[in-house]
Amino acid sequence: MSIAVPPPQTELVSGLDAPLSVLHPDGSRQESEILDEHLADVDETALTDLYVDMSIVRRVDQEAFALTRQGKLVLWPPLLGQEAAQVGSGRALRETDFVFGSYREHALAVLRGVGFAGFLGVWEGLTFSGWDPHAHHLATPQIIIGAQTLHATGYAMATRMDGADDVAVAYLGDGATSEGDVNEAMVFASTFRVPVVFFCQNNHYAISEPVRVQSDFPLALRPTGFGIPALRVDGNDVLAVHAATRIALARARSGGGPTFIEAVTYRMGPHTTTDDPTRYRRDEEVADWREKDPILRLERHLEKIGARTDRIREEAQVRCDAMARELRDAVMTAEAPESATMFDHVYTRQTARLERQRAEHLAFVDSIEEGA
Ligand SMILES: Cc1ncc(C[n+]2csc(CCOP(=O)(O)OP(=O)(O)O)c2C)c(N)n1
Ligand SMILES: [Mg+2]
Repeated sequence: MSIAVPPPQTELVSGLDAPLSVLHPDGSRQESEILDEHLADVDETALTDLYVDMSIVRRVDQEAFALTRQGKLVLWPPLLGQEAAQVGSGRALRETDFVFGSYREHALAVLRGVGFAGFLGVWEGLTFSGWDPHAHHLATPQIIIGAQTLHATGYAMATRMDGADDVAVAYLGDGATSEGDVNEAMVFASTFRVPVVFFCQNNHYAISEPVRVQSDFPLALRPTGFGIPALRVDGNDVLAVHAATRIALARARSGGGPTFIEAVTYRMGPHTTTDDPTRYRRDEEVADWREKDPILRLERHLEKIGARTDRIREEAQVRCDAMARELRDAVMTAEAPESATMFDHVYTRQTARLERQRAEHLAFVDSIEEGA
């Protein structure tokens, strides 16, 4: 007996043949039937703001990377190359939309005003969470691949029950789309028309595993099996990402349910500061993607429309330098908390077992200090 296999729901996806794009790598603007109307208000000032945001985010990444090499941070997962994907989407959200990221969405922490002490404290090993998620509408970093998609979906369901029209946005990687959690989240999101956006940054690798061996098909086809529409966009084109996110948000807010965005981008750095990507990818591949650098692309576009790029670059530089000083001060002056505080926030109320563990821990710390 043969089983009829339904054809992929290609009509649910835009950008299958080529990712949707409005900015060519040389900076020229090309028409997009789908995206253009969502960019009508993006003028030179808005473009400049996006450029400055992306520059700041890149500098944060560089500073954090350097601080890891200096032994101040324990680990850092760089976002180099993914600035347009994160800034373009992050700047489309309203403040009360809730973001559930993985461990690489540093741009969202910057855009949402999380202070450097808290944000880098996590990677310094000084704090477990780093900031108040409710104050910034941003969940703390999720290391369990894909788990944040469940949290986002559940949160968005609750938001709708509360009668609000805020949207939850889950950021996930290409590798995460293979996780059970992500697929379960999509079942719920689709079945209950949940106001959630799945923003997938296909940066071409899950650690050393290239996306081409993760899936024979574009990742944007995966959500369509659940009936979730998908937009496949050029993730190094900040405007394309911005427009696609606006489309997804509007659909969610108006009761249209979830959207999956596949932002096709590239992780130019290593997976984390403990990874050596030369072991699994060719230099020529990285060089090809460097030509598609998202910040360079926007700079070329600004030049093409006659903006004063020398002034814009200067402004960005001043802002980046000030921010870098603030960041370094925060890290250099950060103090380690009392280690026993790790027992304080496991549960709302302390348990007898935790109390015992705390006492054991304190006795152990004392024994080390006496021995020193
Ligand atoms: C459930 C789970 N399985 C495995 C890991 C180990 N792990 C850490 S990062 C990673 C790759 C994730 O790749 P992707 O989703 O593409 O995100 P990226 O790191 O490229 O941003 C894996 C497998 C984990 N953290 N959690
Ligand atoms: Mg990846």
